[in-house]
Amino acid sequence: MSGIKAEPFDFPFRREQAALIVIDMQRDFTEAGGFGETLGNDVRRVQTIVPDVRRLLEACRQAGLPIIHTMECHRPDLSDLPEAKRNRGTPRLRIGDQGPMGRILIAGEPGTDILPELQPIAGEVVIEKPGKGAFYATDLGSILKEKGITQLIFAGVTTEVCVQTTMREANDRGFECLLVEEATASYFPEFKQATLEMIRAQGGIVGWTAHLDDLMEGFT
Ligand code: TIU
Repeated sequence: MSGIKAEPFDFPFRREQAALIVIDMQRDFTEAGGFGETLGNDVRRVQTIVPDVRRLLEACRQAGLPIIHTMECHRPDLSDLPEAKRNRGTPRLRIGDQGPMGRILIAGEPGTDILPELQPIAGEVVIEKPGKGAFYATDLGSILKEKGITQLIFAGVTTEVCVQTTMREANDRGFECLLVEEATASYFPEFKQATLEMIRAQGGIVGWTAHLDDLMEGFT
């Protein structure tokens, strides 16, 4: 075990039991015309992390960590889309509607895909999830158990929605969770900051936060 500089204290990194989970780095959340923008958000706010997510991904690949990518998406027949989710709010386009990058948040559509720079490579796990949390209605729990994973390093978007929801799900399931500050973003910078603080408050009530350079130093 080696300690990685983190908050609220060093993260007890165990390389053999750790995996990287990259949450929802999809065109729908980062590009014009996608789901994020139809909700009224400025997607440029979350595009800025792509180079750092890429650095993290490459470092974890080099360190031999299992990599998991998640995608928030629904079946083309919408059978896994609760009415309450489809009807929420007043977006310009709803989930399943035809947009400039195909049907919004539907599996297999161009806009739903992971960004080209962050595409999974052979052997990496891709989890399609209908909820904000990656454990709900997916095989993630059994996949991690089968791989002997007890620690999760988190990246992705958005910090306070799908990243935090999945982190809380994982924390309750007994995983030690670490969120990489430079590799996560929100449409609301103040929500990102608040999430980082609430995760590491109270002695790490949800988990740890760390800077990318400190994490990468811990891999060497
Ligand atoms: N709207 C928003 O901030 N996020 C989502 O809907 N999904 C994810 O965070 N992936």
